[in-house]
Amino acid sequence: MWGLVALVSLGLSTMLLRPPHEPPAVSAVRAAVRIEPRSEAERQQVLALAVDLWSDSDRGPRLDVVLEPSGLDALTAAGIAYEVLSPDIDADAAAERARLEQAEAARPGNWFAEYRDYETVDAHLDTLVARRPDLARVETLGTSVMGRRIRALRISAAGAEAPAIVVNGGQHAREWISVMVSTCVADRLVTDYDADPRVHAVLDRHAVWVAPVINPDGYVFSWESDRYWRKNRRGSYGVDLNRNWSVGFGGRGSSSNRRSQIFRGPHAFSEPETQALRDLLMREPSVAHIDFHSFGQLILYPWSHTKKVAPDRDKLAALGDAMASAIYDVHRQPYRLMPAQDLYMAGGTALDWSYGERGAMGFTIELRPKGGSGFVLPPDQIVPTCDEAYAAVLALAERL
Ligand code: 0X9
Ligand code: ZN
Repeated sequence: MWGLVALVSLGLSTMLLRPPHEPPAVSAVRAAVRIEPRSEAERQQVLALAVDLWSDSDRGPRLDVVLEPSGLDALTAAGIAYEVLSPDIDADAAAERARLEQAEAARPGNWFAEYRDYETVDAHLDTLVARRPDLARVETLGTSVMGRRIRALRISAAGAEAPAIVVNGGQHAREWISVMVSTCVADRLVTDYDADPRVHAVLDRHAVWVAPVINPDGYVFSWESDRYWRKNRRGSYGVDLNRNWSVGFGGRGSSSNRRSQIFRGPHAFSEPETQALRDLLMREPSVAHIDFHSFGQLILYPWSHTKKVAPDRDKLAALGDAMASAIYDVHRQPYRLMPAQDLYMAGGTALDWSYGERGAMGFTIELRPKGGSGFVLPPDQIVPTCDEAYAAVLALAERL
């Protein structure tokens, strides 16, 4: 799912090399395909043809890649079999855009029946405070590169010293479901406190902080210009916020090339967006952190930047297992649990920082889907995905 450091630095990616403010060339239809390479040579061939990588790893048995027609032709010529996930990812984005414009006109009743833009999500935090001012308050954590505010909701019936569980979405711009799900988890905690004894118990003991849009500029850009944008909006190139944290900064699975999808920035915490979330995690007595992403249906725990086993591996795995079971119980959807390093190495992630610097039980949860439509997930999946995330947050909170 992350970008192709090697490809981009070799200049093989036409999509990633075009100036990001320009729309994709109309002639180039981009398809997402799934390939199971039969050899290392075949894997390299596929990666060399790809203009983006959507699968969680370039090492695993399956590669989900984005290809232009010439790439598809080359695959066919080389006798490499592929399964089409989407014949035209830009058509998917266009259909989504058309639907959103209609939905806006229709003003549907259920807030979570459709994806919401940055301003609407941000305003929803105020709605939740208005609903339960005794339980919820909103705070500005910082300001993005382009001056947008990054806000979080604190939900708790406990005092100021209550151990904090921090939940965020939207480090990666195109992962819209992570924004909706974070907001939805906050909404349910606020709404269910009185009626649900589990929620009551959790909020009597903990403070749950929810920051749904850590990368507001990227999110807005993904809505307005390039649906598949991942990074923040530093310069014309952007920084991958999930490579900008200080633990393992500069390590494997991150890039010093600005054009790369995993460009880490000039130094750790060079970006105001990562600073904002870091400062919250630092200031609060943070005991757990869930960083929501998409896609792949995975629960990942430290470490991400090293092959070493985390000292709290057993505890992390037990908590992760409880979350996976709770998720499975809701809609029978499997979410695979593993140390992040087993997926692929990534230096400078939020996951490793929360655990390494704060000793918090840190998780990255890759939400729906497992593959298929990738980042463009139908809106009728928002509520069921939220059911899963909510179950995971409660299962975690009850075991801390
Ligand atoms: O690469 C990332 O930042 C995360 N995946 S995503 O596709 N949403 O971009 C996962 C980071 C977790 N760490 C490792 N896999 N090592
Ligand atoms: Zn992500």
